[in-house]
Order: sequence, then structure tokens, then C-alpha cells
Amino acid sequence: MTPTFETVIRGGRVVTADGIRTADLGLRDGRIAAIARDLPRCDTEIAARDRLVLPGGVDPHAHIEQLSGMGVMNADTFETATRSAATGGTTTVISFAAQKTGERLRDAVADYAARAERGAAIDHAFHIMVTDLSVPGFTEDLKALAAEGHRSIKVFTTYNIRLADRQILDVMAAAKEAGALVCVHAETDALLSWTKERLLAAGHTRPEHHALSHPRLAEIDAVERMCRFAEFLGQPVMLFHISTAEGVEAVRRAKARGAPVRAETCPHYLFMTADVLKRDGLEGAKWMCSPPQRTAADQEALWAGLADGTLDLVSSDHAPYRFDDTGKLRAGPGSSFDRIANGLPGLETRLPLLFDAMVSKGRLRAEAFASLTATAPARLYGLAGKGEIAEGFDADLVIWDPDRRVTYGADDLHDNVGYNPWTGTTVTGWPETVLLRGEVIVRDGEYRGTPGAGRAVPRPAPGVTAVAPPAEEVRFLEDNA
Ligand code: DUC
Ligand code: ZN
Ligand code: ZN
Repeated sequence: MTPTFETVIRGGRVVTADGIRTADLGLRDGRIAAIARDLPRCDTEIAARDRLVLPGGVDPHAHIEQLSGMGVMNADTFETATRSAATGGTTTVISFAAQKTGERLRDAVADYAARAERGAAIDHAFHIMVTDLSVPGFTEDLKALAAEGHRSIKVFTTYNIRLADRQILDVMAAAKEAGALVCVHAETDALLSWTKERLLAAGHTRPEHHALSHPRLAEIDAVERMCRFAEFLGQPVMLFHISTAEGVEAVRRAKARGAPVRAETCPHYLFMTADVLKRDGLEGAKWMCSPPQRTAADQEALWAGLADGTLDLVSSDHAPYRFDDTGKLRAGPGSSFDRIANGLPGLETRLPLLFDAMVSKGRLRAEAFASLTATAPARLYGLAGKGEIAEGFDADLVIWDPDRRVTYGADDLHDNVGYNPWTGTTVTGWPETVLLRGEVIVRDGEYRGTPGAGRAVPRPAPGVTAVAPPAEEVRFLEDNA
């Protein structure tokens, strides 16, 4: 007789959308088959007494095995990034399929998908990073890829891979037809480049000047404009990595108007200020990211945005570069801030840092932690079967020790970055055992995953649906198409 369940997770405090309750989880065929008390015994029993059982983390914004706009390769491959993610309790990641100039979109996606299939130890999906609209078959590829489940697109308003506003409208209109979410790195390029040139000309070249080179008005201006574009077309837009209080407020106002916008922030904006860049020599480069860390007042505004639903989720924006001549110091030990790759690792630390701040320190409840780190990203990006503990969902689970205190050391992460930006930070609460579709990939903190065992996640429908645009002109066009 076949056993009722392949695995039972016994007696944990299970965090579901409805609250927390003590129950067993019965797993079968990689899915959650039952949530109930006193399930029958089976061959594989995992004890979860005094533990929380949480949905596996869904990190919807990570750069993996990708060439940056500056031409620097990420330190992490799919193998090392997903090893790191898994150890930190994350079981699904969305990274980027970055289009090279002249490359067809479908070729970019095929390239990244093949590499993820070989290396990824957790489940995965891609944002199609659009940089060149002039390639053959652009719109047809976008529609075909969305129908295959690649239902999010990333565009930049700045850097050498930026699109002009007019092109962003074209991408948003195409995404609306295709049924895809448009994610935006929203900082106004003119404000960044104008400020950067003057800083450098005046000899202000150190990592701490990087923060000044990203005026907060650049974020405010671009976030407001992208919200208006979303509203104009009725096309869902995700504002990436909101860092300022005014950015939060712009999203709040746009949502109040009914604009189909969503927004995220990241741990380095919630827990760090621009002071991290003020270290001796080039040391501050380890913390350089864009937008940069801001102020304590901004942190409070971000927390308020998470509490009232203005901000929908927290991603890592994992962007791994080693602190050597392959990464941050590629332009030499005396390089000015504009020649240093932006980004810091975060896949492994996102969940422990947020659990500590939200649950252990009491800012938010465990249900909100699960929602902001797993359920909301899974729903907004249309990741079928992910992000929730409910019957029929994938058995992607984390058995979480809420009491374990850990102080991060300098080289205790499982990525390929070689430094830990959170060295010396103490967290309470730790991912002990992690399951991916019912298989243990981390046991008692020890990584047991397999490169290539991760699967592409189906995304049969957009997570956020388009709305009727308030703009009369667009309504006219849509009615008379
Ligand atoms: N900023 C981004 O927008 N992406 C990657 C890294 C960074 O700092
Ligand atoms: Zn960005
Ligand atoms: Zn990013």
C-alpha cells in the first residue's frame, strides 16, 4: 500500500494567510497534501515542535550570472547564488534575462534559461531586461515569451542601458497586450549624470560621494513619472527598490488615484544609511548600490509604507561583485566612485534580517513577514503554486527557529562574493531546515541542494491585471483598435 504521505512535518506553528496554528503538514508528490492535527505517521518525519513553519522565501529581484551595464560580470553563477539563497530560506528566485544590444528577446531568454536549468538548485523565473527595441520581432517575441510564462519585463530610466520615456511607453503598451508586468529602475538620468559630472570635476570621487551622485529628487521625479505612465495606459508597473520617503509617498498617492502600481524596497534601505559608504580607502565600495542608502527618516517612511501596504514586498536586489579586480576594484585601487560596480549580496541574508526586524523585534507579525517575503511576490509575479502554505501548493517550506541568535561573520555566506555586508549584525530567528517541492535542501543549516534540481516556475497568467486607463486618449485608441 502506498503511504498516505511521503513526508510529514510534525507539530510546527504553521504560518498561513489566515494566521498561525499548530498543525502537521502532509507532503505528497512535492506538494502540500494536508494541513491538520495528528496526521498518520510516515517514513519521513520532520519534527517541528517549537518551530515556525513558513513558506519558502520568494525573492523577486536578484542579479545572477549577468553582465552589468558597466560590463562587469556578477560574482555568482546560478549554482552559487541559489546555494546561498537556499541556505537563507529562499526557494524561488526571479533573476534577469538581460538583452544585449542587437539580441532578439527570445535568444536572451533561451541563453539564461539554459544556464539556470544547469545550475539552479531552487526554482526560478526571469524578468526580461529590455535594452534594445530595434531588434527584429521585438513585439512578437515579447508576446510569445509572455504566453510561455515570462510575464515580467524590466526597463531602466538611467545608465547606458536606459530607454527613452517614449520607448518605455512602447514597452508598457506592448506589455499590456502581452499580459506582463513592467518593472522599472526609476531614477531620472539627467539628474544623475549632471550631478555626477560636477562631483567628479570638483574632485569628489570617493564611495561616499556616490550617495550624492544619486540625488533623492532623481528617484522622486522618475517614480512619479512612471506612476503617471502606468496610470495613463492602465498598465501594471512595479517600482523597484524604493529608497526615499518621497518615493513611498509618490506610490501612496498613485495607488490612491487607482493607478495600477506596485512597489518594493530592499533590506539595505531598511537597515543601512549612507554612512556605510564612509569607510577608509575604498572599503565603502562594498556597500555601494543604486539608488544608495539614505537616512534614518527614510527608513521610518519605508517601514510605514510596508505597514500600510504602500510597499508590497521586500526583495534582495542581490547584485554580487567581489571586492577585487574581477568586481568592485576592476578599475584599480584608486578608482573614482563612477567606475565601481554597484550592488551588494543579499539573497541569503534577506529573510533572517527581515524576520529579526519584523517578528523578533515586533514591528510586524509573522503573517506579514510571510506575505512580504513570499506570498505577495508569488502572487504579484504570477508564480503558480508558490509562496503559500495551502493544500495543493508546492511544498516549499522553511522550518524556522524563532529563538536562535546568530551574529554574521565576515565569510559565512554561501555565495561567491567573498565578503558579508552584514558582518557583526546579530539576528534572532534562523532558517533551520528548508524544503523545495518536498525535498530537503538545507538540513539543520547545512546545504544539501543539487545544481540543476531547480525548475522553471510556470506563470500561466499575469499576477497583476491591467485596468481601464483613465486617459481619454488611450481609452479612445483601445475602443477603436
Ligand atoms: N542597483 C541596481 O539597480 N541593480 C543592481 C545593483 C544596484 O545597486
Ligand atoms: Zn535597479
Ligand atoms: Zn537590481
